[in-house]
Amino acid sequence: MEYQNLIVEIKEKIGIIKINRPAALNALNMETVQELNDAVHELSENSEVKVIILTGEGKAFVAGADISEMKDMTKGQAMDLSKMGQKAFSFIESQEKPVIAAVNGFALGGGCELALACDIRIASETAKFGQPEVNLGIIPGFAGTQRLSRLVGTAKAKELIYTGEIIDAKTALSIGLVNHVVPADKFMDFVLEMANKVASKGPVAVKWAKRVIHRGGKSDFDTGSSFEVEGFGECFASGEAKEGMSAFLEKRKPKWS
Ligand code: CO8
Repeated sequence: MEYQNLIVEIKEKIGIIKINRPAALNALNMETVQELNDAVHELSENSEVKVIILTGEGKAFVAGADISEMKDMTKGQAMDLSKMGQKAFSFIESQEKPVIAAVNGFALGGGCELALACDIRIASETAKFGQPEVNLGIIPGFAGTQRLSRLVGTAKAKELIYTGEIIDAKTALSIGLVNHVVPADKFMDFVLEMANKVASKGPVAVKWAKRVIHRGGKSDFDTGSSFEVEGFGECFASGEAKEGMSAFLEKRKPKWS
């Protein structure tokens, strides 16, 4: 598929989506949100792709929703955009392939919310995070109020959202907002190494792990645990468990079908 605001490439088992509006610091206009949704659908449906990486061109990951497009919106238009973005981000979170946010620079507002919808966040040491919407007289609209609170706790989420403070990558690491901070010159190598590591594991097991963690996150402990029972059984039903354990016992690498 052709995209105006994205560069999409497939490197062996890894699908890479790069948001490419560097003149606007990769701000998410409606067209880019739609394209992002289409690109994630495309890679999610491609059986060659095992892991998806989201990143940004230039000095930003994404500096937020496009302020120039939002400025004159009516209440109804703002609600429609919020719903459209939430639906696209929910798909990133719920579709079966793991998504790594490679946060190369500014991840502000909708950009931070996009990173939050991914499974794993890896930050370059130059990255900056924040929910500065209150500076503009608005609140996060792509479910950042919900995901940030769940990830870092309500106290830290409230502080970030009420003050609009921008934090550096090390601070983001210290509050659990990112998994790793990596020097800029080693950044993409580190991200690709992790993506390839995940891609080398049993695909059915990884798919069920993501599904169970995602569904469990929206449920109570017992319901989540019952999803785990189902996923555990499905690994055996697929034949992948037999291959993985046979390979271990025969001291060879597993061959995933
Ligand atoms: N939207 C549109 N354009 C932007 C945005 C943005 N979010 N961010 C930067 N740009 C543009 C600038 O206007 C500038 O354009 P131009 O060169 O034409 O003047 C260009 O990108 C470069 O930006 P700067 O010159 O400002 O670059 P600096 O390095 O000086 O500053 C900053 C970088 C600090 C990132 C600064 O650009 C900034 O503060 N940007 C805005 C950050 C922000 O407030 N983001 C939150 C936006 S609101 C949001 O995301 C809500 C999400 C939910 C929406 C739900 C739908 C209703």
